[in-house]
Amino acid sequence: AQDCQVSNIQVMQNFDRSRYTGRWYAVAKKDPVGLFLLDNIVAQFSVDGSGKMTATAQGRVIILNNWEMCANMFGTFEDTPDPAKFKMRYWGAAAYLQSGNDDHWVIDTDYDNYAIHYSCREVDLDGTCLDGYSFIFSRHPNGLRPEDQKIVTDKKNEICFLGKYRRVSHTGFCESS
Ligand code: DAO
Repeated sequence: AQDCQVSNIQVMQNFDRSRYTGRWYAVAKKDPVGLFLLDNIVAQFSVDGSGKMTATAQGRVIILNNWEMCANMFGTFEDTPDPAKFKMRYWGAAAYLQSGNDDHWVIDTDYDNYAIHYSCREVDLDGTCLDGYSFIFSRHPNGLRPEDQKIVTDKKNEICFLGKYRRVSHTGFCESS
């Protein structure tokens, strides 16, 4: 059953941040209002010496209306009582890039192939998500394995974002920087 209440969204059980480390390619994205990262989005998660999760990410962005560039982004994650729910503080290598503080929830992952991320920025008065975004990550730049596609589709539906994703292409735009 799925009522689209943000507070009822099920996240990954017993999330293991160390198995989540390494490179993840965004293969699909549900955009928030005022989208930022367009495509060629790759995230690299790490766990530091004190056990805190951090990340770097790259992606193609368009700033100041039509200057296209590759954004280098950084994120630090604050733990919460749920091991799969974090608060992410993020900023860019340059001051004109976006920065903020978002929820960062891991909905599901098998650690080796796919991961479903979720962030609701604004919860509506009825408890549903008014403004949120989600990344579908793959360990493989070319997309999800066929055997993972049904799991991911089911989860997109559970988080009430089914039909709201677009494919994220990887053209090598950020590989030279
Ligand atoms: O692209 O519209 C958007 C919202 C994404 C903002 C977050 C970008 C920075 C992420 C840093 C690390 C982790 C995945």
